[in-house]
Amino acid sequence: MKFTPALIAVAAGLTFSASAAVAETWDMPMAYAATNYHSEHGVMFADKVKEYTDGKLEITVHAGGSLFGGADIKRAIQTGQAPIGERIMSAHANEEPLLNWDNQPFLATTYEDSAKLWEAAKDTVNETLADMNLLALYTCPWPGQGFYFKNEVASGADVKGMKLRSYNAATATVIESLGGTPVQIEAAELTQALATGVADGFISSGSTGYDRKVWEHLSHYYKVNAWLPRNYVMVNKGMWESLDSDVQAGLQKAADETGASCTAKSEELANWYFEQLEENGMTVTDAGPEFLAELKEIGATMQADWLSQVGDKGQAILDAYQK
Ligand code: PCA
Repeated sequence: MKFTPALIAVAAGLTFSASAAVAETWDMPMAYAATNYHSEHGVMFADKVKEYTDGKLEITVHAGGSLFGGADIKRAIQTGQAPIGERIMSAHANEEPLLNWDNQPFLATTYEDSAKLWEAAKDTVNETLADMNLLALYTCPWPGQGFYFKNEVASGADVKGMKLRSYNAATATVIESLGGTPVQIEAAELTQALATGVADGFISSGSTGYDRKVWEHLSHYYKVNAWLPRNYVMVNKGMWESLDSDVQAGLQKAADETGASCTAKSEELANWYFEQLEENGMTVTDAGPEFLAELKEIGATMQADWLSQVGDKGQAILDAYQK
């Protein structure tokens, strides 16, 4: 028999309030590799939550899509199967196009601009998430997005007919616009997809190529820095509201500190990842002028399409960002 605080209290004949005596434990599914800085920050967050809530709330992190696969994490949290979890926010843009705010090519390509854009988008994004029964506790950017290939690519013509792995609607659109075929695959399954020829390449940061050791299958990385998409730690809104206000405050303090630390880490690692790709034999270069010009054109179309989908709310984000 396990002697939980509750049993010990009963055995001692004490009267107590269950919520005060027994720590609540939350499972936190996360989508990406356990060794990735996003997941390491999830663990840091859990430690901070325990400390700042005086042990009233304990979070157990399950990284790498091990508890729920990346594609299932949001639904698990919305439905209360898990109270809290993490995933790339823009993967949910097929349901709520507004959540494509951070996947507009060439809109915000530096960490400074990414922070500015989040500041401009935050309130609207939070309203959108609330409608989905979710609340964002913190967000953290991936480094800039570029292209992984098996061979040299000078322009879109070289991409035609390729099967490229996508991770959300925006990446699928870029791939289709280049004449390729998008294949939606979780980061956790990427190595397998490349090994079996399901995908010939993909769009991502240096981070995911490093995590998945893609140099075993691919040879070229083109730095485009097209956008810096964000992961977010989301909590079921109802479960958040059921927490005592001091526990909420502890969670929020842990989240604020972790989000800031994770963002700084992302920036610190961005070039290190490129060095690791090179050390493992990949050619890492800037995208050539022709390819870049084509991507900019695709980006302009995507932004116009996004604005026509989301209307004034999207325009207000852009206006606040560009002010
Ligand atoms: N890595 C994640 C999303 C963006 C990134 O840099 C992935 O490729 O799934």
